[in-house]
Amino acid sequence: MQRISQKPCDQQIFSPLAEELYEGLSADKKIIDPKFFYNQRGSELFDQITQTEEYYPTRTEKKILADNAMEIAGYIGDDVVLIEPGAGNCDKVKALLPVVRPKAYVPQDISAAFLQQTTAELRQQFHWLNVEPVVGDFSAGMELSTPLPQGRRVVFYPGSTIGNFHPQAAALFLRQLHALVGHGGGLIIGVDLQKKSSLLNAAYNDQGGITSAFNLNILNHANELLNANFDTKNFSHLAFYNDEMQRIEMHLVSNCQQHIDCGGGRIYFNNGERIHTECSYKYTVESFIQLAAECGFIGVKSWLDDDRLFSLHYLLA
Ligand code: AVJ
Repeated sequence: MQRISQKPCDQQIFSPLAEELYEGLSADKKIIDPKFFYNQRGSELFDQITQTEEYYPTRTEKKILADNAMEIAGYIGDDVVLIEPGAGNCDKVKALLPVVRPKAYVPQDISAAFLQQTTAELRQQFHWLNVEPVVGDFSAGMELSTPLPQGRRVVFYPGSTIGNFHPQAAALFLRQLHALVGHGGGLIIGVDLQKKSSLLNAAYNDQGGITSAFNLNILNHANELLNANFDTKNFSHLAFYNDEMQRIEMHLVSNCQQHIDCGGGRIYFNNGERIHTECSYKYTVESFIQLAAECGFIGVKSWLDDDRLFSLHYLLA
């Protein structure tokens, strides 16, 4: 039996995203970028994760925002252009909008349909608000096709999404944000904190199996994009805190020796072989401020919940 993964034949037409996905699956150490979690079903499952008992980050960050909204608004200042990369459902910014009253709110997302809907909802809920949505892949760089409204710029980046980046990539992204807001601009960012590994392990292994379903669903997305035949029953969810690397790792483990056909190519799995699907880095307040400082930001103020599970930072560019 041939054990080398074959490239799909040349006439197979792949989108750049599908190309990237196939590349990762053909690698020696199989990997899928976490952005592939978020098809329709994946976004729904992530939403369900945030409502599980074990997954503390979302509710904790929301409480930090609600408890400190006035003070945060004071730091953000008046007449700002508030920019949110990867805004999604724009849920968290709603705590800030009434108190910040920005000159313009610029939600950015890769999903045009999603953005259109949330923009309409925001305009309904906040009649006075100038919403200027931008469609694009923020990880591809911060160059925007449409010019932003004039004014001092503040980026809002909640959810500890920064944790998905390896530290070097996180630094690159922070530098891009620094360039985007310019000297005197600001950044409000949510960062998940290092803590007892039992709490971290529980948060990524909820009893209800939602995180497992979320992890496995990346294979359904791969089936859509690559016309592949992954069977989620033949893989298992694996998530654990890697103490040395200070990150949660998520993997999918092959339950048997198997091969997957995708668009002319074939990918071979040994029993127990893994696909690495996510890293979620955890910081201390100090280690994050240090990283941001290397990217030109000055840490002005950090807010934490009483249990010190999660942090929100105001940084000045
Ligand atoms: C959206 C990247 C912040 O890392 O906690 C949740 C994604 N993965 N459960 C995280 C996620 C598994 C989440 N982020």
